[in-house]
Amino acid sequence: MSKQENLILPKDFPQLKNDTFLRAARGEETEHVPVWCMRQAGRYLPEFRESRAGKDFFETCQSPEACCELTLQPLRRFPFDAAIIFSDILVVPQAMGMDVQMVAGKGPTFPEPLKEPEDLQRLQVKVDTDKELGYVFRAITLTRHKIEGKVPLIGFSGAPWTLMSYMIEGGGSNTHSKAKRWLYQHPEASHMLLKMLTDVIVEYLLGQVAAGAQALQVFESHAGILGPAEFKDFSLPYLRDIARRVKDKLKEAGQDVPMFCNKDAHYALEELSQSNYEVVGLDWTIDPLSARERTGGKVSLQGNMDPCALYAPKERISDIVKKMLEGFGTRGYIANLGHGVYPDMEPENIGAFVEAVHQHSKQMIKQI
Ligand code: 1CP
Repeated sequence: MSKQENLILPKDFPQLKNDTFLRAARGEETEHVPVWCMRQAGRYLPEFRESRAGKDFFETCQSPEACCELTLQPLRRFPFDAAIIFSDILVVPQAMGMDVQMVAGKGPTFPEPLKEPEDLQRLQVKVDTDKELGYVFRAITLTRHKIEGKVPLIGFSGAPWTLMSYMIEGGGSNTHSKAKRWLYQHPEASHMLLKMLTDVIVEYLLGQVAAGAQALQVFESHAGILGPAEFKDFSLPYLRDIARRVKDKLKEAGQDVPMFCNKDAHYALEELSQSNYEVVGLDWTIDPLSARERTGGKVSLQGNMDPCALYAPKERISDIVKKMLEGFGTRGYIANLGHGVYPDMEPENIGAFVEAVHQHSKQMIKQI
């Protein structure tokens, strides 16, 4: 089957019952503000720890059944308005031929990171995403069926600069100095790598939509380490290119899927609000009101509670949520954390967060 045919094949998915998240992404009216959490499937849930116990992280990612189960777990506990497929952004460098392992206590690790531009020759330029990442597509299709139309299913990818920085750093980093060295010493090779990643990401995101993803999130998690000029040169053009190419291809197939861009580079808010993404995700270091003013109604916003606020007592969580809702307003807004849930957080407090968003926003919308 060609990719084009694959894109338009109906799959008889159950009808969507709660489309609040999709409507908010498009800036339409809703009865409540939708809410979901980054890393809502994660180690803070005892059932997640049990399912994952003794199993390799990337082997888990390669099992559609395991990914489906882990995606559904948080939905059984909390009335989230969306689910994100369980996977990881680092499956893309793997598909391009790099070895990535999840090391306990250390996080993702590349035993042989890219050191010099010659190392680009080690990468597979033309990636057959159906072959290399078909397991993610199968996980999405299975989960979309098993979710029974309760809420939309989000697909995702890391953005080119964020993936490039992992491929050169070999894992997490505070300074990203190895990856940033490339930007200053090897700008041409950097652009070559970013372009290679962009091409794979476009195919990967289209494959996810064909498999059943109802929204797409592009995580530029390491944008904040770049200054405005480097962001404009090495991140923004690729983010824009991804959204434009994905949307053009979807349009040809008569599809329209909202796209989200998540980043932590405030200086780029104006530009990102005019980059073909319907939603921009924010971290907690920006004031909701000023984010609204600077994006001028051009995009919906997602975020941005400090995840550490989940350590507060429930009443305080409720107050923080209320203020956040007042800052963002209830239209064109999707409540979330500014970063993922941490493993030592109380599941009950995540429940309190979700409830507070629903309760306060319903009241606010009634009063409009
Ligand atoms: O064994 C484990 O449980 C390890 C923890 C974990 C989990 C639950 C990792 C390792 N990845 C994931 C799943 C994951 N990763 C999801 C799906 C689950 C959900 O959100 O409900 C998603 C969307 C991601 C995306 C991801 N992975 C990002 C982008 C979002 C963000 O956090 O900025 C990034 C940067 C990663 C890399 C990664 N994977 C895992 C870790 C610990 C990290 C960060 C490493 C570092 O930079 O230090």
